[in-house]
Amino acid sequence: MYENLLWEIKEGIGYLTLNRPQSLNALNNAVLQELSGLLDEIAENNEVEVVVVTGAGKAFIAGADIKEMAEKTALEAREFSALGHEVMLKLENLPQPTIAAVNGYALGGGLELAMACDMRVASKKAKFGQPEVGLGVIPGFGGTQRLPRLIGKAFASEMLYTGGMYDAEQAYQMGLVNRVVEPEELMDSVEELARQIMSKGKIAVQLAKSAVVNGLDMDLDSALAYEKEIFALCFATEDQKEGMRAFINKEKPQFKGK
Ligand code: DAK
Repeated sequence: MYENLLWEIKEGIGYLTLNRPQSLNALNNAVLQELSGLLDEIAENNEVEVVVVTGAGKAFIAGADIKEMAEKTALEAREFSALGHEVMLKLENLPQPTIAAVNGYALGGGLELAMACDMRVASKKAKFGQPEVGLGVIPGFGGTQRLPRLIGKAFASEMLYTGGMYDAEQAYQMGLVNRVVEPEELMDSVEELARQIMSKGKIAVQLAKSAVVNGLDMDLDSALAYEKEIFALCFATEDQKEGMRAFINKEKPQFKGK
């Protein structure tokens, strides 16, 4: 159905694989258009509880497609950047938690896409960087904004101004990834994380995500007010009744996602 993406759902986990290995999964216009459509579909799909994003072959995503980008006029670059922003925002705002399984190069737009996920698990083979300044441009899909929010101004500045490449261990030390694992253990580790999340109340998890993602862009007073309303909303769910009942009765809760 998709030319550049693979999409499958197994036991509540949706696996989204960028599938242009011959170009190290570089993001061109066609890939971004497909992603935009698929993300709309995922947002509506109740069967999907956690989304895992990864890349086919040796790369996660080696960035925006430089060959396609090289020919762009300023106005076309603006449109491309707008489409990239739209995709990153759709990914960031998916109701389901998202995990980037970073199997290899996550450069430029690829790192920006990984940062639009909630969590990142890296293979020891993964490499991270925002090399755009070496191409005479700046990151165009949100990297100048998401990177300092995620790892702080000092490390973000270093990555953005030097365009350097960092291995998984360095990325872990900077707070860019949650875990670093052996390459052959990447999917097991990601699935373990996904299953931990899926064992909890689905609505509570999604509301917690909404509080985190939306709250990060607010001042603290507004974010706390938002948290208060979301907290109250949990009490309209059956899962809240079940979770507290089970605790009091020393039982394992049977959440229904209602
Ligand atoms: N775009 C297009 N093709 C790419 C690519 C990319 N980003 N990365 C790799 N490829 C292609 C290679 O050209 C090669 O194709 P053929 O020569 O076989 O036709 C194939 O993938 C395999 O790559 P290599 O042969 O180079 O593989 P190596 O293992 O030797 O090297 C590498 C791997 C990741 C170190 C190297 O491929 C590399 O340096 N790639 C470029 C990485 C990079 O600079 N990425 C950042 C891209 S810039 C904006 C919007 C968005 C952006 C900026 C502005 N506006 C609209 C304002 C975002 C920019 C970026 O993401």
